[in-house]
Amino acid sequence: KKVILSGVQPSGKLTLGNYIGAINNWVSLQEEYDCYYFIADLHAITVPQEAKNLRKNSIEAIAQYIASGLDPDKNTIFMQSHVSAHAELAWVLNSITYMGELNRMTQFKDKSKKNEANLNSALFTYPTLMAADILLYQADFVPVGEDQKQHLELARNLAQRFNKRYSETFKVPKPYIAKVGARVMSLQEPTKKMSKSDENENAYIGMVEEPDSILRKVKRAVTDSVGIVKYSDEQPGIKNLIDIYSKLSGKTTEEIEVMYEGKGYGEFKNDVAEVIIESLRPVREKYNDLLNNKDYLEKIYAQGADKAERAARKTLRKVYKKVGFIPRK
Ligand code: AQP
Repeated sequence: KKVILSGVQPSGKLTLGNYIGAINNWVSLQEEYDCYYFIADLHAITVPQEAKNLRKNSIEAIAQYIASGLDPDKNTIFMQSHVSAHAELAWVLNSITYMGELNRMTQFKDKSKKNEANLNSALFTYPTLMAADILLYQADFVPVGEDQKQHLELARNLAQRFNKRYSETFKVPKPYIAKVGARVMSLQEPTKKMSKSDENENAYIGMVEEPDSILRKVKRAVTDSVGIVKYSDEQPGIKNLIDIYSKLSGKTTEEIEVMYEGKGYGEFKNDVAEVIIESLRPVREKYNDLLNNKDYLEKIYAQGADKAERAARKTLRKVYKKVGFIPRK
């Protein structure tokens, strides 16, 4: 089976964006591929996190993976920090990554603007850690959003560079383009993506948010004064709501336009909220059950880490040998 790898940072509560753009697609891959899905806690600390929140978000994220339909027997589900090879390979890859390459990363440029007070070097080398995540498992495909394409390109370059400098070691990963999956935009600034670390809670919808809160946020979503439910770049707020409706219901954007011809935004928004609430309901219910069963969750991520560790060690051992580290007997 071909290998797929992906993860989400526990830097907040997982959002509808993470669900539509990532996790919901992963579920459809679990039969056909050998999938590794992790909680990217090492990545999360590239921006300041409260330890207590990081712990809570990490456990909740595991529960949300499973509640979304990822089967722990079919997928390897684990915490990134439990497999130390991620940090170890990242260090080696740092030694073949140029400062100039990292300087060109647009996510670094964006995030460093937002975190000027804490411009740490981990934020800068985030892409090499991501390359390590991928290359450790010899992943064939990485499902990535638009925003992560540049990082994947770096991972490919590093794999090729290492293979050339030493000898064939890493598989060169390819992006996996999902059939469905679009960028979900902020409900408050619909030209920006929906982000779990947005300081405005009204900008995002959590994957396991309560129905009344979902309804309230959708009703408050920023729209425009045009007054027509139309899928147009000039109406980014409405366009985003149509996209969400479409991704969750399977209806095309044209069908949705026709359904709301001559109808107001109020009615449209109520229906969008309803579609979101009903799509997430089974996830939230399963999630609530899982959170009451911490022992089970612990077992899942312990077993996941064991399995991931075996695969990761194999690659790391080769790498250490090739760069000239003396094997520990
Ligand atoms: N708004 C979105 N629409 C579609 N896909 C999204 N993803 C994230 N936001 C959206 C996809 O989810 C996966 C995991 O992302 P991540 O949590 O590792 O990091 P991120 O992309 O930086 O997500 P956030 O929510 O914006 O986190 P913060 O606020 O901490 O930076 C990726 O596949 C991503 O494409």
